[in-house]
Amino acid sequence: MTTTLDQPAPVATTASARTGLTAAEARHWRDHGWVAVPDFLDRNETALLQSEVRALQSAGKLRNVATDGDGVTHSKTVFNLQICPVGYHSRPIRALAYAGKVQNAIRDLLGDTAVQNLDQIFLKPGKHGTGTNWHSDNGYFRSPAVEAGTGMWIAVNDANRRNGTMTIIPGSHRRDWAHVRDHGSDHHITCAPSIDPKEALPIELPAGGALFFNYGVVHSTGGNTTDADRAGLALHFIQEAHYHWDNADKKLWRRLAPGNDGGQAHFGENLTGVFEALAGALAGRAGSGL
Ligand SMILES: O=C(O)CCC(=O)C(=O)O
Repeated sequence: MTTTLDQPAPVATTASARTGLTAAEARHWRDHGWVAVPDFLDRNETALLQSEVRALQSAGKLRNVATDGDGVTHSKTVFNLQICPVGYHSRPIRALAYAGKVQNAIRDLLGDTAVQNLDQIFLKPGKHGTGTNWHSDNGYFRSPAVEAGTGMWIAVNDANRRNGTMTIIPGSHRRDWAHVRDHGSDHHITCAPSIDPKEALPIELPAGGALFFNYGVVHSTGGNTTDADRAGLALHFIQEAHYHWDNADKKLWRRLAPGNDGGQAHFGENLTGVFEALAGALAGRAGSGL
């Protein structure tokens, strides 16, 4: 298994034109259930996430959820490496939800009562990475209103058809999908038996690009046939009134409402502005030649 992660070198600037979503992007999400934003994170923010994923991987924090078809026996040949939830293990990743551009984007899509309910990394190692089967996030989260929630999937590395980028079924959030247990993983569910592959739309994104998709949008990722690893970071948000996931998981819930505590109560630190500062520090190191 290769562990190479293609990462852009940090550049000596923190200037990012992005402060959130454009009105047209937010409208696309509302009208179609999803929107792809290729330049959501800047180069330094992307490099910061890449270095975090690499550190988590080196520390052995990701585990293989792929199985040999019985839903139990972990595969020794194909890998779908995950860490969920991930924020507890990485300061930059837990700070991402409190970055100005993320807060603005989520408020645009979900309004002022959004909470973050989960975060997760999916890493497909080069040549050995296997896909995540068709599902909607609402198959897990079970919100009565699929538009009340959104995933924000960030391409940590360039994501394309060859390395198993996100593929969606446009319009799928307007239909009901029965999910069954996916025996290619140790815990996933899937609606693959109901999918017509002709409806699939691959979303190719450069590293730092983001796909926002409501909880009803059915999606999957393919295997990684390239030499380089492909990681994705997914953050999940939902309007507070529609948060009905198992109460045992309520401890994961962080409010993002205006005036929020930046995660202070949850993480013991106000993370407002921390993601930008860490990305800026990376840029400073690049500028000083260190
Ligand atoms: O990145 C991946 O491989 C899978 C992502 C996914 O299924 C999700 O974010 O729900």
